[in-house]
Amino acid sequence: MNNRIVNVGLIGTGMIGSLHAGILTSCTNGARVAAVMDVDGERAAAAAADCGGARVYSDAEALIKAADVDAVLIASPDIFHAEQALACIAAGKPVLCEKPMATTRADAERILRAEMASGRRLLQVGFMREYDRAHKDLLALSRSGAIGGALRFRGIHMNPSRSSHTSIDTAIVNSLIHDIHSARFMMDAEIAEVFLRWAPANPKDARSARYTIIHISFDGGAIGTLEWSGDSGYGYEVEVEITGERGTAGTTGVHSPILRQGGTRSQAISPDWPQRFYDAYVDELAAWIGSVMTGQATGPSAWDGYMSLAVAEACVKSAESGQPERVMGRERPAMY
Ligand code: ISE
Repeated sequence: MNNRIVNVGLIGTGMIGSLHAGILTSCTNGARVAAVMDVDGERAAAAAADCGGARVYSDAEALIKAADVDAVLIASPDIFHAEQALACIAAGKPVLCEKPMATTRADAERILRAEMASGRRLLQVGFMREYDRAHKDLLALSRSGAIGGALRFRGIHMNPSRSSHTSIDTAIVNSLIHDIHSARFMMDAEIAEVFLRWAPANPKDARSARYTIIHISFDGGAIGTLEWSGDSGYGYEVEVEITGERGTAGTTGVHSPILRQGGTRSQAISPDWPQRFYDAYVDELAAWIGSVMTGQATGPSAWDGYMSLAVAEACVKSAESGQPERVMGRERPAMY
C-alpha cells in the first residue's frame, strides 16, 4: 500500500462498531474511517459525523467494492459476517472481521477455502484478548517454561446482567467463542473433545443459559474448563489460569485501586467488556492497520476462526446430546 492513510470501511455501527470507529478516529495512527454502512440510516449518519464526515452506505457490498475503501472492518450482526468476509476476500481487501467469523463451521470452511484460493492472508478475526496485557504476560510466562509443560487451562468469563436471556447456542457461538479461542492460543494446542453442562436462566426455558461449564480435552492430553455466566450479578470479569508441571500461573484480576473505607476493603470491577478490554481493542486496531500497510495479515487468522467454530459446534452438540462430543476439525492448511 502506498498511501500513508488507510481508508477503512466500517460495516455495522452498533456497540462494537462505534467502539472501533471511536478508536480508529481518535487514537489509531495512519487510519481514518472513510465509509460506514448500517441498515439503520440514522445511526450510520450519526457514526459518520462522529468520524469527521465518512460516506454513508446502505449496502455492505457497495462499501466493500468502493475504490477508495482500502480495508474493511466487519462489525455487523453475527449472521452477516460470513457473506461479508467472503465479499472482502473476493474484492482482495484486507478485513478485520468481528468474532465469530461465521455462525457455522460450514461457512467458516468456505472462508478458509476462499482465502487459501486467494493465495494470501487477508483476514484477521476480532479475538482481541490476544492483545490484552494480562493474557500476553501469562502466555509469555507459560512459554518461558517457568511452570513446566501445561497440564490444565481454566477460563472464567462473567457477564453482567443483560436485559434479555441468552440461549445456550448463542452463548456458545457469540460469547464463549472467546474462551474457546483463548484456551487454544494460551495452551498452544487444539481442543479435541468437549462436555458441556449448564444451568438455565429461566427454569421454564431449558435452552436459556445462566451459568455454563465446559470440560475440555486438548490434543496431547491436557485438560481444562471454561466457566461462563450470562448474569454474574456483579459486573464483568475475564480471568485465565494455566497449571503446569511445576506451578500454576494466572491473570491478576481487576487493576483498579484497593479502597479501605468504613470497615471494608473493596476494589471496583469493570461494568462490562468495553471497559475491561478497551486497551486490547486499541492495540488490536493498531496491529491491524500496521498489517494492512505492510500487506500481510497478522493476528488471529481464518484458521483460528474456523477451529473456534468447530469447537463451538461440538459444544452445541454436547448441549443437545448431554454427552462428551469430539471436535470435527480438519487438517491445518500449510498457509496457517
Ligand atoms: C460480546 O459480544 C463480546 O464480544 C464480549 O467480549 C464478551 O465478553 C461478551 O460476552 C459478548 O456478548
